[in-house]
Amino acid sequence: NINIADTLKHLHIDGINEACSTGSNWASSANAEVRAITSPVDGKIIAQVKMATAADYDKVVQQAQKAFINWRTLPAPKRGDIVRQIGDALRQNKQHLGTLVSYEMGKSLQEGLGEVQEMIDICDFAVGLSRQLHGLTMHSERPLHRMYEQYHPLGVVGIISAFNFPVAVWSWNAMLAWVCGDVCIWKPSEKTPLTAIACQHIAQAVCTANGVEEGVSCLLIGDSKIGELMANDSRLPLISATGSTRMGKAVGAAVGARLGRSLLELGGNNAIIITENADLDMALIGAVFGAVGTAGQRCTTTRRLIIHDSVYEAFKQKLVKAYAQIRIGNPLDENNHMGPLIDQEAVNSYLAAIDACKAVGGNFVVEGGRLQGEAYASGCYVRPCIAEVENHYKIVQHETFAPILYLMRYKTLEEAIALQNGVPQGLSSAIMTNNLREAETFLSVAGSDCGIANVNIGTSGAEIGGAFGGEKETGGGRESGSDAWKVYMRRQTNTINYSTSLPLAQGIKFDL
Ligand code: UN1
Repeated sequence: NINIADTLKHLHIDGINEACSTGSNWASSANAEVRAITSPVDGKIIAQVKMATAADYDKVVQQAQKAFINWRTLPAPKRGDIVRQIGDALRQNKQHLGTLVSYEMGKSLQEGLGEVQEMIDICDFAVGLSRQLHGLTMHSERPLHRMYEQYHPLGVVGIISAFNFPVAVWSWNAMLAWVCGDVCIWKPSEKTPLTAIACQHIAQAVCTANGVEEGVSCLLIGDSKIGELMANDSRLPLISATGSTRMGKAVGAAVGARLGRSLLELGGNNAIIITENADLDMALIGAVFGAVGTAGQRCTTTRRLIIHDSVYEAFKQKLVKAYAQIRIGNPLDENNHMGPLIDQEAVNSYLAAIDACKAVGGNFVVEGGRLQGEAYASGCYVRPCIAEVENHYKIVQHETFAPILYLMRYKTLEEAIALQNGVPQGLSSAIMTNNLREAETFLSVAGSDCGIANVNIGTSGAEIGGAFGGEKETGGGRESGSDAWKVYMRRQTNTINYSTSLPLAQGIKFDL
């Protein structure tokens, strides 16, 4: 009984929405292209958005630069207090925002609400952090000298986010950037701009109530053309980009060419190793949620299971049985486990991956395919499927953003770890075992090469308190918890001489 019209109204989504916001001001160029945003849930148009032009982009950057001048001087704990209030506003809007995430993106309502919870959690984290942006002090080699380091705000941070976590990824970046004293320009995926517009309204209500200047929170609705402008713009010292490896390589190269800083959060090809010492019931929950949650569209989705020979057949049977229980349908209906893919293009990539897998000898133990019928009229619903494969298949080496799970078997742990690491990506990994030696080997220097390595937990569903990100083609960036905040600040080393002479370091004599 979810009333979408009510949710849209509550979240200030209009019939036609402007392309740019610097806070309270919303505007678009007179010649702006207008695009309809369609829900993958039922294929209906939710609302329309205008697309930002290069001229719009420039105005927004100028306003953000202006806002930075004052925002950076507000004490960090005061900035933290504003983030605390944004967290409260998100708590109040959780049901509506979670619903719109589910309707615009297609993930289950549970997961939509979970995503908003991640936003609330990072707000809480950032509030505490606002009193802990500390550097170290060092002992100078010179008498009556003091050395220390401090972290200063960086400037205008560009945030490029993907459709699959349309709101949480922004908040991981923006909440940290704000307490660090930066201002933000957010370009959400052009597939999910409405949830972004809703977030901008929620944050802005708090900013307005606190007299925060126009330009601290900016939003630009646009496609890769705007992303390209951001990547090439030296007025943006940091670009944080989440999305495909292809996009990340382009952004990383452009930002690198101007020696800017980038934080890249790209593709994963995550595996769970299931050893002969695993609790198979626990492994089943981790594997199935990891593979079919968000319809296989998380960067942390479980794409590969590397299973010990001795438990391979038994676990395969368990999986096949579990897949038969999965209810696919309207994600707003809490009885369903899995909603649609984001759009028809995603369905086509999924179908093409299945064909490619079959062509090289992949053996499907659970068949895939597009679902037909009235409940699936958007054309975006697919069956989650499972194939027995070999790790070296080109399609297995590639991240297909869909619920296709690959099975492979192993005999020794060394072999399993080599398979796990034997892909270009390095985001998340897991081992299911009750054996201490196996677990510690997996976590050791000779173990997983990923940014995330878990024991007796699946590959997806990381908490915000840890640094989130991965190695190799995943891009190397870390966002969210731990000390990920440091990338949003510039570090300065200060040496202060309070003596009456000027001794040089390294014992150099320079007498005049
Ligand atoms: C993503 O898919 O881009 O660990 C982020 C997880 C979530 C975040 C995923 N906390 O699955």
